[in-house]
Amino acid sequence: MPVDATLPYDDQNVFAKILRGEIPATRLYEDEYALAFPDINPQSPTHILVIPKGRYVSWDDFSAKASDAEITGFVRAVGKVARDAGLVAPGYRLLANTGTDSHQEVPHLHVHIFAGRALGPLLA
Ligand code: DGP
Repeated sequence: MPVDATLPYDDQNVFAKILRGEIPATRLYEDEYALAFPDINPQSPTHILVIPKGRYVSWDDFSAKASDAEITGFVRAVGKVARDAGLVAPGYRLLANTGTDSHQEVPHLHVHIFAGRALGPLLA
């Protein structure tokens, strides 16, 4: 079910539970600002989600309210996850669905990293 990105943060969302260790996930990378784990329903051979540790519903919420340190730390973490997975030369795609029309399903900001095949034109 797509979520409204303007709603207040819900501490019971599935990614909050993963952050707290209440739901299992393979922790591919973790630092002070971010956690990366494989998507449970991969849409490409490599499909990784990177989430900030803070309580942000969406890209909109994060970009408006996160501190400079959180934004820098998160952006650097996304780049590092892709780099460490060897994705730079073959290439990868980033996606952050925000709100109902984008079909955002989990109300905690997550950046998808898609890779491992030629992905084709955007929105194809
Ligand atoms: P989006 O539509 O952008 O909100 O993508 C949500 C993604 O989250 C979707 O590709 C499936 C993934 N997902 C949902 N629940 C879980 C979970 O419990 N574990 C993991 N690893 N991924 C999940």
